[in-house]
Formats: sequence, C-alpha cells, structure tokens
Amino acid sequence: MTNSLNDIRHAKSMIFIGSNAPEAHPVAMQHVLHAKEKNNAPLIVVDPRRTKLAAKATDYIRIRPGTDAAFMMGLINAVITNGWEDKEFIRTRVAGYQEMAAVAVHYTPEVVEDITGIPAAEVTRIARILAENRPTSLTWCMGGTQHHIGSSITRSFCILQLVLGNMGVSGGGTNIFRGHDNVQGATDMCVLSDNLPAYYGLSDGAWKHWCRVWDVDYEYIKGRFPSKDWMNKKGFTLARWYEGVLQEEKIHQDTPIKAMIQWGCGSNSNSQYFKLKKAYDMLDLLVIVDPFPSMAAVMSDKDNAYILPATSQYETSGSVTSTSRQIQWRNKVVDPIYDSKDDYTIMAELVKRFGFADEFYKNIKEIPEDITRELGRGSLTIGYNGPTPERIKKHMENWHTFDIETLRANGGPCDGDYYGMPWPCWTDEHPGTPILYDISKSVAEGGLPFRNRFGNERTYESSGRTEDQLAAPGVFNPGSEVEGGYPEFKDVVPGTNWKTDLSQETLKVAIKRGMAPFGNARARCVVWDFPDKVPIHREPLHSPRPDLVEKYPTYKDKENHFRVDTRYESEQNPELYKKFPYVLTTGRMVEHMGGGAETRSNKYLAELQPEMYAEINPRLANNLGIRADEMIWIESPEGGKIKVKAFLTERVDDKTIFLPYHFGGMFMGESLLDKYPKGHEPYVIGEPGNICTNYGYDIITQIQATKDGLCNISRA
Ligand SMILES: Nc1nc2c(c(=O)[nH]1)N[C@H]1C(S)=C(S)[C@@H](COP(=O)(O)OP(=O)(O)OC[C@H]3O[C@@H](n4cnc5c(=O)[nH]c(N)nc54)[C@H](O)[C@@H]3O)O[C@H]1N2
Ligand SMILES: Nc1nc2c(c(=O)[nH]1)N[C@H]1C(S)=C(S)[C@@H](COP(=O)(O)OP(=O)(O)OC[C@H]3O[C@@H](n4cnc5c(=O)[nH]c(N)nc54)[C@H](O)[C@@H]3O)O[C@H]1N2
Ligand SMILES: [Mo]
Repeated sequence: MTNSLNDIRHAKSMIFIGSNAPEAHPVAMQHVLHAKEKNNAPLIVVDPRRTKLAAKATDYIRIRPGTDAAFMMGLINAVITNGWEDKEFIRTRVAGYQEMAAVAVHYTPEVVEDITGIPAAEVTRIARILAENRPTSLTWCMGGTQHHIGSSITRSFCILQLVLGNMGVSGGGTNIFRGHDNVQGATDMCVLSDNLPAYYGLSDGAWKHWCRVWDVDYEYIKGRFPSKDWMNKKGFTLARWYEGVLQEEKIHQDTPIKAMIQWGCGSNSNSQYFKLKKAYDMLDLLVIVDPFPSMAAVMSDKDNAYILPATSQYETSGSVTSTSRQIQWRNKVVDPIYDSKDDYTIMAELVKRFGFADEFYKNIKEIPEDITRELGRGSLTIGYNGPTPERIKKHMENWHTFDIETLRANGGPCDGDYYGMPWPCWTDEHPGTPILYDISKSVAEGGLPFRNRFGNERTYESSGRTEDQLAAPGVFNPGSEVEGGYPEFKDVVPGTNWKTDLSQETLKVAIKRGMAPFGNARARCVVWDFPDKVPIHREPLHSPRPDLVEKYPTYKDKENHFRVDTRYESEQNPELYKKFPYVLTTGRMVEHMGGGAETRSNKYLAELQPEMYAEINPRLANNLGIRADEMIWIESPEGGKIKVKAFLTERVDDKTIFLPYHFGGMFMGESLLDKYPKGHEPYVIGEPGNICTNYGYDIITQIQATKDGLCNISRA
C-alpha cells in the first residue's frame, strides 16, 4: 500500500478492482465513504459480482473473471489516445513508457469488450472519469491477484497510476488492502519461501547479513542444511506443499516432504483441496498450532497429527504491522486460558527441544520487545529500524494526538511523527513515510523518490532504445544535494551498502544530505526478467472462450517453479468448457474468516451465516431446473465435488458461479464432525469451496488461481 487507509479521504476518485471492502475490510470503508460523500469522488467498482461494495458504487462495471489486465491496458490506451496522460510525470519519473504504450495500443475499446465483456464505450467513459477527477486512489485485492497472470494484472494497475501521474501524491496511489491481521508484518518478516526477512532474498550475501544481525556464525547456519544448495533455492509455497509429499508432479528436491507444521493456517484455504487428503495421510508427522482445531486437524485418517493449542492475540503482546505499513504494539488483555500457550512460548519450547536455543536467542532476552529490536536492526531495506518498542508504545499511548486526515502528531510526546511510523522509518528521529514516492517533502520529513533497484541504464529488447533509469534532472526531494536522479548509496562504510551497513551510518549520511538511501530513480513499466515484460492478457488456464485461448494463450510450462513443475500450455485445453461450462469464482463474506476455524466456532457468527452456499443467477438456475435453496452438486475438472445449497441471486451473471471459501468440516458430501476432538467441534460445518477450485498458479508468485476456474453443476 503506497498511501494509507486514512489518506483515501483525499481521493478525488476511487477505483476498486477485485476488492469487496464492505465484507473484507469493513472498518476501512469509513474512509472510502468519506471520500465519496465529502469530496463527491466517483467510486468505480470492477467486479464479476454485484457486491456490497458495488451497491455503494457510482459506477459498477461487471467484468469477466481473469480479464483485468485487458481492461487496464484498455484504460491506459484510452488515456493515451485522448491525451489524458500526465506527460511531465512520465517524462521525468517513468521508464519504459514508450515500450509499454506500444503494447497498450492493441487494447482498443472493442478488443477490451470482446475479452472482458465490458462495453467498449464504458472503457473510454471510465478513462475520462479518472482523467477528470485526479488523483485517483486505486485499490485491488484478491480479485486481481489469484490468477495465473496475477502478477501481470497487478503490474497493469500500477502502470495505470503512473500514466495518470497518481503516484506519490496524497489521495492517489496503489492501495492494496491486505488480508489477515498483521499479514503485512508477516510478509515483511518473511513468511515466504523465497526470502529472508525484509525481502533480502536467498543469496549468500543475504544470509550473511542476517547471520550478522542474529550474531550467529554463517558456517553454523550452513551446517543446519543438508547441503548449501538448499539455502539458496526457493522453497515450496503453501499453495503446493502437498506436491512435495505426493510427488505426483515432478519435484526438485532430493527427498519428499515428510513432516508438516501448520502454524495458524486453516488448510481448506488450499485450492484443489481434495488432493491434500492423501498428502495428510502420507505425512509422518503433522503439527497444528492453532487456537482451534482447523480443517487440517480432521483431514488425516492416520494417527499422525498433533494439535498444539495456541492462544489468541488477546492473550499475548507484541508488535504488528497494519496494511498501511504502520507498526503498532498490541497489549495482552488476559492471561492464556486453559492449557493454551502463546506462539512465542510454543516456538521457544520447540527450539529448546531441537537444541539450538543458544544460537537462536542470542539477542533475545526480553520477549517480545527484543524480537522487535532484532528484526528492526536487520530490516534496513524497508526501514524497520526506526520504530523501537519504546517509540511504538509511545504512539499507542498517545493515539489522541494524531490527526485522522494526515496521520501526523500535532504536538504532544510524538510531535511530528506519523502514526505507527509507516515504513520506511529510517532512523530514531525519522517520522515514518506516510506516502511512498512523495517528492514534495524532504526525506527527513517522510518524503521519498522512486527506488533505484534495477541499474542506471537499460536497453529495451522490444525497441532497441536505451534509457536512463534514474529520475530526470529537476526531480528531487526538497533539500537534496543532488538535484535529479542518483543511484543507491554504497561504500559510505567501505564494503557495505545502505542495506547491509548495520552501523546505520549510510542511512544517516544519506538523510543528512537530503537524499534517499535507495537512490532516486524511475518507476519502470517494463520488467525485463519476467516472461511478459509488459503486462498482456492471457486467457485463464481453464477458459470458457476457445476463440480467445487461441488469440491469447497461456505460458509455456514452467519447470522447477518453487521446486515443482507447473503446467501452463499443457493444461490449457480449449475444449474443457464443453464439459465444465460455468466460470467458478470464490471469495469472502464478512461474517467468516479464511478457512473459518475461528468464526465457525463462534456461536454468534455461526448463527449469522450458518450454511455453505453457491451463488447462481436465477436464469441459469431456471434453465437447469434448480430451485431456490435446493441442494446441488458442483464438480471441478480435476474431480473435486461438493454438495451445497443453491442461492439464487442476480449478484452473479448467468455464466458464473460464486462460492465462499470459509466452510469446512464436510468433505465431498460427508461430515467429518466425529473426527474433531470431543467438545471442540465448530458450530457450523460445510463443504470447503476449495474442493472445487481448479489447477492454476501465477507464473511468478505461484499464487493459486481461485478466481477464474471452470465447473459444472447439477441438482443433487
Ligand atoms: N470478513 C473477512 N474479512 C477478511 C477475510 C475474511 O476471510 N473474512 N480475509 C482477509 C484476507 S486474508 C484477504 S487477502 C482480504 C481479501 O479481500 P478481497 O480480495 O476484497 O476479498 P474476496 O472476496 O476474496 O475478493 C474480492 C472480490 O474479487 C472479485 N473477483 C473475483 N474474480 C475477479 C476477477 O477476475 N476480477 C475482478 N476485478 N474481481 C474479481 C470477487 O467477486 C470479490 O467480490 O480480506 C481480508 N478480510
Ligand atoms: N478459494 C479461495 N481460496 C483462498 C482465497 C480465496 O480468495 N479463495 N484466499 C487466499 C488467501 S488471500 C489467504 S490469506 C488464505 C487464508 O488461508 P488461511 O491462513 O488458511 O486461513 P485462516 O482460516 O484465516 O487461517 C488462520 C488460522 O490461524 C488461527 N489463528 C488465529 N489467531 C492465531 C494466533 O494468534 N496464533 C496461531 N498460531 N494461530 C492463530 C485461526 O484459528 C485459523 O485456523 O486463503 C487463501 N485461499
Ligand atoms: Mo489473504
């Protein structure tokens, strides 16, 4: 999120694409409605379903699932065709614009209509609304990401904002509302299989950096792995861990996965969920660390599972990071109840028994404060070093002194700080960065240019043109010694750079000179190491449009994609739709959370949403002879099958089925209630929607494509 939830109040228009905030982010809606009512800002909602957010929209655009990149490139083309682009911003702060525009030109309103189902005239009309109501705040969520081209789709959103000059300004930005409580913090701290904390990657240099932070010998860490090779290659992702057990697809690891710890993971969140059943049975050991017995707890038929009861967040304390990059301190409300332990204690017990507590806890005496300190000390890339536990707690104690519009403390003990010190917060004195890439403020006051990360110059393959990747002369933050682009800082302390200098001297020198430690560059529209250097449309792997599969085919199959081969071309069968004619998309409802272990075990929420269902358009239901509230079977091409209630609604069109994915405790028509520990059964059980979600993974991130599959339905 480049801006913040609060900053949306300054938007002059808003576009929400693949986000249903009233259900998934109800508290954030206050800011959205504020902008809509107070600024008279148009609220454009792009979703295959007429959602609760669509009900509040000034302009609701129904889109065919998985076609957002085509719509975006169409909007960009319409902006350029009509001369609405921000020419000065592009000239001075954007790279690869011409190469991108040469691709966008193919997405005429008519082409966009054919791909997305959005009428051609609407494309130009929406482009005009954005052009006439700047800045626009753009929000995407899972409707934009969970596709095999999810990474292209999200890049196209960013490019639109660059072309309109909406980056680095209050009321603009790309504002991706994050998922779980503290998921921003979890991502920052590396709950990813291709990174060390703070996005340092997996290179030797990255490992050595963190070894210095942890005060642990690099050779010792190396010795923990079967071979060095394991340290530097990406691990399995959560989306496909079970392939490492089953080995039905080729895996790139010497041994299969034998043990699994699911720490705060619902499990029925995995697509093609029925395939996991066999993997659970094959594991030697399954450990579930969770306040509730999740669906994973009842999946295995073997005696191989342990449930370690974790406390909820009310029974522990520590620092967490919100969607707006703001760091907060959470205080314990009650001591752990029953025999539960908090996550720190469970981790400590494990580490002790594994026998490496001496190495693990070198810097950690006071929990959780020292954990925050250690992570902050090492996370220079994203500027986590400024927010010390003392500063974070001070912010929490002085909430009332921060302004709701600007997030800035107006007097009092935190005077001048932005609430939660939105990262990067480079030093003890730095106030935090409320808006990324904002060159209207000095770096010391929370301003920043675009980061220099991809070299200083580039020759593009498509055009043969060479372009400076640094910002143009005249583009700089107030007070900068260099009045234009400059590269990232290194060798201030010899042999280090701004990311590895643990003395933090580099950061301080840069800021003193009025400059950003990470340089001052352009935002790039061309990503030369991705298969699609500029975002383009590719038909969903399982598409209802064989004609478009031919025109916009998927990628070549990808070997060793996070240690497992991944099918694209060989999976995209243009005839599949004949047997599975309906588009299947999935998502959330406000009353339930994730796999639903928590919310289905809460009697008040269970009462509000007691039953799994499928949204079906009445016209489709009538054609198939399905009546309201009747039970139906939904089947996936892979062989997943669920029995659920038909919810007849105009929310979806007559080609699309929507499933919430929060249910569990049923499995392909069978109840698993007798498998829960006695007295811990959830109040509500239902079929996991993910039994029917299809094969399909993003080409870069491997996020599962749960939003654009195919299915068939019939009366039960
Ligand atoms: N109550 C509640 N709140 C939650 C959660 C929860 O489970 N329950 N989960 C949290 C988490 S982890 C996350 S990541 C966020 C997710 O928040 P959201 O992403 O907003 O939630 P979803 O309902 O998954 O998806 C949003 C919308 O995308 C639409 N969509 C589906 N396919 C497409 C498509 O191809 N294009 C477009 N444009 N739209 C599409 C869906 O119809 C849906 O309305 O919510 C968080 N908040
Ligand atoms: N079909 C479909 N599938 C999806 C999605 C979709 O849109 N459609 N969305 C995907 C997304 S974005 C996400 S993020 C995933 C979410 O998938 P999961 O992460 O599997 O979902 P949750 O049920 O939220 O899992 C959180 C678990 O943590 C437990 N928990 C809560 N607090 C604590 C704590 O303090 N400590 C511990 N140890 N445990 C705790 C809860 O009881 C719960 O069992 O689902 C993904 N799957
Ligand atoms: Mo999420």
